Amino acid sequence: MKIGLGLYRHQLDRAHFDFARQCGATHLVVHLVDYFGHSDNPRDNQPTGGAGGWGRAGQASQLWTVEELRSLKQEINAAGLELEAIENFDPAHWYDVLLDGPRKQQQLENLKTIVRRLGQVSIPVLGYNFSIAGVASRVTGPFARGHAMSVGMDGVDETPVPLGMVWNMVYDADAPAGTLPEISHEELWRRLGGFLKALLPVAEEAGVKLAAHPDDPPVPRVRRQPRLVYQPDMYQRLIDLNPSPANMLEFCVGTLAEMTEGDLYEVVERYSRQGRIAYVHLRNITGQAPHYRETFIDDGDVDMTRVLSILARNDFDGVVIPDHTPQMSCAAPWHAGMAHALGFIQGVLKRQ
Ligand SMILES: [Mn+2]
Repeated sequence: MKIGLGLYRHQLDRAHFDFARQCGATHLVVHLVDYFGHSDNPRDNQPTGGAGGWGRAGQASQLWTVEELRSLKQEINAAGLELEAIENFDPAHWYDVLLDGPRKQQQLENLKTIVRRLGQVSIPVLGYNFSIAGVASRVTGPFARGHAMSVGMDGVDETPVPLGMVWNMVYDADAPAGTLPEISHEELWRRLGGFLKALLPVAEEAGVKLAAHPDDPPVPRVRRQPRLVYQPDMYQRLIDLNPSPANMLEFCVGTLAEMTEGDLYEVVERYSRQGRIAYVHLRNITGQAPHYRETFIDDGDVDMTRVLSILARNDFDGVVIPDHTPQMSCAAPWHAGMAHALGFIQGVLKRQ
């Protein structure tokens, strides 16, 4: 098992790469979408939203190029790290895949191009979150140990998603007034099936794994839109939907722990035994959806030592990263939170 760190777009520089190494990470998972650039989200921690969501998506026609992927990888390698995964598509690149809109076929072709480019540069994993509403319903407060600012959930946000927005980002600022139509769970599964059918053969050929994040927060509907994976068994449905070996999981322990069904340790056992975990998000919580709080990694309902030992016993040899952490009270809340989580993970893994 390898230790990694997730970096947001504005953190893709040598100082953050060195920070990752200093914390004991050997791998990086990077976000190429800027969730902070056009919104009022503070850049010192995870994005939290507001009426404009996480701000503007990128340009539909500007796909990530081989050159930018290659130079990013070279900079990361030069700092002594490996680039394990790109996390999340830009909503601008696949909004009509999620919404079954008129540009769907063109966007599926563009996604294939992106996957091929990752393969060309030997980036092994592409994490995605097949979700219309995306992360929503979060509340923020001094919920974690020592009054650390953290996020949680107190009930479901029922505000409909405005036209021109998907996955909490605006892809069309000039969209007419109105809201997205409500669709059924089966319709969303049908859309996922089409996406996997189109992309997985390309991913296999390119040597790239597509890794699905479960719905965070995991509840049946958010903002009146259905969720796909909001109970542990639904991950099995996703795996069984397509037998391709590139059909993998971005296994988010915090989100799985928020779910109301199943025993978390049995869930970790089941999916790691199948060899379907591409990489792991580690985060602790207290409570369950729709009422939970994110906590420090050593301080919630989840026995993280037990989770890591199950992964090790089932020969999981991918990357584990801290998901997000409470903000620590200092000049660098994000860095301190990540250093604390990485130190904890490193300590546990050294004793496996
Ligand atoms: Mn996660």
